[in-house]
Amino acid sequence: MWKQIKMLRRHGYTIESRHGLGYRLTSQTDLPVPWELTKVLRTSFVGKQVVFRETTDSTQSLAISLASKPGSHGAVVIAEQQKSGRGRQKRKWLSPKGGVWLSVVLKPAIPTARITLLPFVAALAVCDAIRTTGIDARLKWPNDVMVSGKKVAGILLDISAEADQVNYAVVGIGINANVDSATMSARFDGIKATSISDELGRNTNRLDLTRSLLENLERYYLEMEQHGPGAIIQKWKKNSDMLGHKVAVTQNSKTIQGVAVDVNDDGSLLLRTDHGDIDVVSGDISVRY
Ligand code: BT5
Repeated sequence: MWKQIKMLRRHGYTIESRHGLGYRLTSQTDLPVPWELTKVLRTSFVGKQVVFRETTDSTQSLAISLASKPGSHGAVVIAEQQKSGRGRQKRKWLSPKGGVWLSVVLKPAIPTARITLLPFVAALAVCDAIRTTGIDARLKWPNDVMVSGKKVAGILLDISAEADQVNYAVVGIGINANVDSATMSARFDGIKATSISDELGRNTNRLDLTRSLLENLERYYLEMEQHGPGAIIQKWKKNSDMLGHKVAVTQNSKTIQGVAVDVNDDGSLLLRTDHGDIDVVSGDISVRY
């Protein structure tokens, strides 16, 4: 019994113990543990299988190992903290306790060329989920979710594909939910990060946030599968405030300046430079408002 109580407390439940009276559950957990999440999640395939770890190296690695198994379409791997969270291009992603760190396995029935749309689908879902907390989240090309110019969430895509078919895609999503962004910025020189709790001045419920995220992810994913890229990119653009602004795009160590004019249906950014228009397919952006 004591072992079970300890396990529940570790998973965020508050349980009082009174000598001679026994135990009393005084508050529920806000952690997206599988047995709570599957109870509230209204999806048809995303999150039908949920794997939860208190600590792992990276949910992305765990999800990739799941992806080769049959029936893993929609499987979600969640961790309370990650020891080696990954960003794009082998960058580090800080993942202390308090955040929402998860990866989703998808086996999309779309042409390989369209796989670049998945981060846009995920970014829209993150944006909607964060807005349920009352915060005005905005999208920044290619895969950042921002609040007041600071990064609140990031998205990572790993794929296994052949010329004409996608074997699997793993979408990694990291949301700074209840984490202290000042500590994070101190650890990572120069990052402009924020968190939902810092913006709200109080903690947010991670179970509600995760539920909204996964429900929206499934909705936008199905929309992309059924209607193609146009509608997704249109919605993405509506939720971004960077178009029309001067930006600097950094690719490896090269920087190109220009005005961000549009996002094309394949997800590339149309940049107007002094030397003409170019389509940028990858890179990091800083926006000058
Ligand atoms: C991303 O990379 O933004 C993708 C982040 C994906 C994280 C999720 S968490 C679940 C899953 N499992 C993983 O291991 N990863 C995924 P990128 O655009 O390359 O941004 C990385 C850069 O953001 C770093 O170089 C830092 O400057 C900054 N950064 C690191 N941790 C951050 C954080 N928690 N919040 C905001 N910025 C951060």
